[in-house]
Amino acid sequence: MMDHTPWPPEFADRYRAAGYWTGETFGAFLADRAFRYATRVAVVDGDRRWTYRELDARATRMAAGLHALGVAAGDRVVVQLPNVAEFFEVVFGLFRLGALPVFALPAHRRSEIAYFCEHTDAVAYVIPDRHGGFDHRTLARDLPGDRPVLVAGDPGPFTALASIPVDGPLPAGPTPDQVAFLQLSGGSTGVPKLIPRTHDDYLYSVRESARICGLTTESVYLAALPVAHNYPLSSPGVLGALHAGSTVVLAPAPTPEVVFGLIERERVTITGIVPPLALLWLDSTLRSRYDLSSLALLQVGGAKLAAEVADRIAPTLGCRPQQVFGMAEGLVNYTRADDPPELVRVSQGRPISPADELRIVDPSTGAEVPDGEPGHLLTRGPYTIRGYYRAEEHNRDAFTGDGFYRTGDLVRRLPSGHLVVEGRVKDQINRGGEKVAAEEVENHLLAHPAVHDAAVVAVPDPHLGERTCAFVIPRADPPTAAELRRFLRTRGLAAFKIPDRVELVETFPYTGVGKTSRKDLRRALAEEVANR
Ligand code: J2J
Repeated sequence: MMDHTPWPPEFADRYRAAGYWTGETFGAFLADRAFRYATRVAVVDGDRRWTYRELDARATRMAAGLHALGVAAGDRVVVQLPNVAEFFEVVFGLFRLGALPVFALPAHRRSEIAYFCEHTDAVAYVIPDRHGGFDHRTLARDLPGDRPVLVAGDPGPFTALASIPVDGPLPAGPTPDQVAFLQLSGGSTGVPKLIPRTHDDYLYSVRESARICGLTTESVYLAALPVAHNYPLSSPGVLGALHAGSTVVLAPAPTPEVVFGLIERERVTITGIVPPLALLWLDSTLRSRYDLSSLALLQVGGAKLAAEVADRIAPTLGCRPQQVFGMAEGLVNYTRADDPPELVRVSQGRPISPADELRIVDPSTGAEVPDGEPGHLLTRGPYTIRGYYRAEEHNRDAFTGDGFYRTGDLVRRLPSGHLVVEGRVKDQINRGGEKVAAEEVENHLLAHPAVHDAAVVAVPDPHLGERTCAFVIPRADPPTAAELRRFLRTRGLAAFKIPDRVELVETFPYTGVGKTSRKDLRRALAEEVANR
């Protein structure tokens, strides 16, 4: 069995011939930028400022050190680093070796990390010492298996990242058609799915994203969201910025006090955030105390931006808004600089590539809907995967026979080709851009001895757009909501997946077995709670 599903050769040939896949690798592009922009600043993390030359040299030495530790081409390494400079040193070091970073989010806990390590047979795990009040070394200590743990900062019983880099020989690097890393899907199934992205396909989206967003060597990109997430990583994100020779500024948190200070100090020109943060920034009174005049473009994506909020961005923050509708599986849509303002207000943009194929179909029949009508978005193209990593069975549902990815999103296409996101057919809650798979949380709840059945659904929320609500049918001795939440935390579930609300009920509207009826049940409960 193949770990990943490559594009059929005729598609790969076409994407190369059209110049979408250029044969560039991550390792090669960084080396080239180090040559061209040697003394320009690549990464700013607090008081640390790494030039392109320094970043490149660090990545090379990290690659040699990791190689000496036994990390080989094709090996997987779970990387759970927050917005720190070491992220780039490690990730580009792994890229150089042809080893695959598995991008975990800082919020992930034992349950998710253990799964990533096990499912990918990871040979190492990279963490910060502490982040956001959490000691990641305690999590590492609790993991099954005995793979090396590499720590940015105080290593405790583990290995310090700083002790790894060496000047040593490197094996031949990867070829551009190889998988460069595994990205995480938002997920709608019991366990998160991993997304294999190749150098060729990802660099196409990164390069075009940088162009569409107008990045140049003069641009300064602020990473406000955690850099491992696909959006701040690649749309155009930190990789787009490095590809364009811009400067990346790392924000340790996306709060107004941190971010506004950095925008002023580093003369940030572009950043990307989720809708709840846009609201927070717009409403913050701190705004007037900082000089935000350098900020030219504010991207908002990950969840739907209300037109009323979009309207406030230019007058309040003095910059142009851009909507971004993307997914770690591939397809990314942007509103463009020359789009009429109305499209930037109400649409989530149009695809990056002329080769992005979109089908908008009736969710029940699969037939294409008339243009302008909402339907389920299916897509295929030069940077959209053909299959998840090691997920043969799931892939049969998630992709059509002819290779279109079923996004789970309901969209409507405007005459201009722009898309409006109208809803969802997947069992996922979009909690202000953070994705929660209903089934994953339900499975954890079902592990509680006093839980007979559980269904997790979205409830509308004025700040986050949606929050999670767990309906629980208890057994004889009902647990309290607090107890269930505590239970989920002790099972090592990321905090954003812990239900915001727990409702104990005697029965569900109707219970059935099998997938479709669970879907219907979740839909019925979501409607019930929304109509209260
Ligand atoms: C409504 N829903 C949106 C939007 C994503 C750029 C930007 C975002 C992501 C991302 C990304 C939305 N309006 N503007 O990877 O490169 C929902 C859809 C989509 C899912 C993907 C990027 N932007 N969404 O959010 O993999 O439901 O990627 O299918 O985390 O987020 O989630 P994710």
